[in-house]
Amino acid sequence: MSEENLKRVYFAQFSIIVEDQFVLLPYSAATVWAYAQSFQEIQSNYKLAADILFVKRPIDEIMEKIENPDVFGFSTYVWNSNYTDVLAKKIKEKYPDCLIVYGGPQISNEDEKLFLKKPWVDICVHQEGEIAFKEILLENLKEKKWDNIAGLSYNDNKKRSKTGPSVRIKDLNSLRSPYLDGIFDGYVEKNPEYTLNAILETNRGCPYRCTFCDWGSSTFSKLTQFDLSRIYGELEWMGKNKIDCVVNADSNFGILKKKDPEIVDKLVETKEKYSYPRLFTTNWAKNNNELSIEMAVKLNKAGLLRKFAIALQSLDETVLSNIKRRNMKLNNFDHLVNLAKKNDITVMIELIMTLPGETYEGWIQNYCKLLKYDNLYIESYPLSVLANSEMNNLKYKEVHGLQTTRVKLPFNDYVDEYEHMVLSTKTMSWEDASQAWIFTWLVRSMHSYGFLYYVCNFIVKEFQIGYYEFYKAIEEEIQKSSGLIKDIYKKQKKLINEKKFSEFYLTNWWIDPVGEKSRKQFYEEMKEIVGRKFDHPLLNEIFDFQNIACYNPNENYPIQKKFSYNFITDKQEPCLVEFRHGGIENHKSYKSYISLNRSGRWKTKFNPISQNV
Ligand code: B12
Ligand code: SF4
Repeated sequence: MSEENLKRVYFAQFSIIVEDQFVLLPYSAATVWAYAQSFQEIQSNYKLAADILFVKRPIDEIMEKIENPDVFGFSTYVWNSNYTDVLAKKIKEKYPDCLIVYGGPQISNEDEKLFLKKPWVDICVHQEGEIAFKEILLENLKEKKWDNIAGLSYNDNKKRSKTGPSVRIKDLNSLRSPYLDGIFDGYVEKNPEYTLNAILETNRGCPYRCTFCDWGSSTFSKLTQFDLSRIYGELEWMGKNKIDCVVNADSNFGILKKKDPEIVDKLVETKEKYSYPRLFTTNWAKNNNELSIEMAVKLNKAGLLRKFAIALQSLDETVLSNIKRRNMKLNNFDHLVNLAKKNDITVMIELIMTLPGETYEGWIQNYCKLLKYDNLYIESYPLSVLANSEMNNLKYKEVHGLQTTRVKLPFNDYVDEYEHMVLSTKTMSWEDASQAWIFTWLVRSMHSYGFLYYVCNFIVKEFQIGYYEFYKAIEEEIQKSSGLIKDIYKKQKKLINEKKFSEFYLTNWWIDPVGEKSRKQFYEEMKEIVGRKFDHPLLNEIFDFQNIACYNPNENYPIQKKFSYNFITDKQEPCLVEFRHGGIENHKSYKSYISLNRSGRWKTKFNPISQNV
């Protein structure tokens, strides 16, 4: 068939754009096409008509770029679902003969009204898409009888017809790599306004079955693997193409004790060779052990690791049993965090709020217990009910009294996106949950983002109190105060009460006033607030120390400053300290740098350059 007679295939996988700058290449759509186009019959009948669409733009602008599509594949996720629907509907209206195929985790396995709600969709592919999509393209050349292709739901006059269950791809090495097949060649050059990141897949599946996750469902329990040769080749491509961050899609990196450390060695080697990738992020094996730390140490030394993430989700045994999860023993946890500290690694703990069984008091007490580790910060996520998770089951919701609401996600470019957030449970009312959120936000902002970190540690030690007592007292005093801090607190309270979660927790709008524009006022007011509960002769000085030691964009580093007390060694002796910080690296703004670098990069390096000055 001549080039112009080939059927025109388009794909769209709209990504999250982080801080207006960092975007992931559309890997999932690309792997589906890479496999399909490796078949001669497909090459002779179809062509990819344009680059895969991955950055949301006004819908009309996107429509103008699309010419006579014959097949359009969409990757759907919670962050692009509504935008995808608007675009796909328009395409179907303009090109009624175009076959619209949806794939990705946002497709419900259960919803019988799927095609009644989305009549513009012709076929939905459940789970892995490579083989199914190839077969759809081949069948599309024939009678369009979809029943013989496993793992589909198709639109039968708006009724949902399901074909047999999806079959897991046993040999992942039969698939093609979109990087090595050149699908992304030129993307970096064509998108100079963005810093491009890339997904690395080294295996698929997860042996666990946490009830909030749609990944570890029974069909995805067995781990299948890609060969090292493919992975090495992809890492070379990423290095050569100046990929900023490699995002590993594994569920449990480190679970393969021989292979995974070899991937780490290759990452380090690639960075040494090309200076890229600059960073590597991953989900680490649930029962992290010393091997994971060894791998993290290597990554850290090469500057590839921003943080070592441990997903605990909850510290409460009842909660863990309700979500079918078991964490490592506490003494093992303690050992790991200390081992990380010895190796200068920051640990990020992931928790989820309003899990079934969690209580207000339990949450904030456990949260504050973690603050004793000075190389650790905590990230708390709202509990979101995903379409294909066990938590979406009606019985499960009833047993645990889960009440949900639709909340807007932060990715609202052109079309609003929503998730179903759990507001309350049998053990945590919405009143308790919103209070817990406010407290969590306050501690995160002041401690994990560093704005009160040194002051808090000093007071806790001097007054021999716990972190919980300190932050509870600060919250109480803020409520009684007036000024900038009270205004920020009030605005945050309003946002959470209105359930505007992303403005409340994700946009970090408050960093500009607190850290940059009104920093002086912030520290003056905070000194008053702290002083009212914890009066101390060194209060002025610890606040001066705090203001410089938490990177201040209004100052030029290095800075030298004399103190009458040595805050570094905790000794009653005068001390001259030098503070150093390298600035905000390749970030566009201070807010972006701080938001993405909670892992202590706000900490300036400092030493006492002389004592007894
Ligand atoms: C990398 C990743 C991210 C990246 C962003 C990814 C991106 N592209 O923009 C980051 C780290 C930013 C991220 C964030 C989040 N993520 Co995430 N993330 C992943 C992860 C680990 C890997 C995705 C991936 O590339 N996988 C590999 C590819 C090959 O798999 P795939 O995308 O499923 O594609 C296959 C099939 O779905 C299908 N397919 C896909 N597209 C198409 C298209 C067609 C036409 C066809 C036929 C088939 C098809 O075929 C593909 C190949 O077999 C997955 C878990 C996982 N391993 O899948 C979660 C996952 C996608 N994330 C998830 C969630 C919930 C989130 C968050 C919302 C979590 C949160 N509450 O904060 C946030 C987003 C918002 C935020 N607050 O930042 C859920 C998505 C659920 C959903 N219904 O959308 C997943 C599935 C994990 C889970 N818990 O269940 N995430
Ligand atoms: S949360 Fe992680 S460990 Fe649990 S099922 Fe999902 S991917 Fe597996």
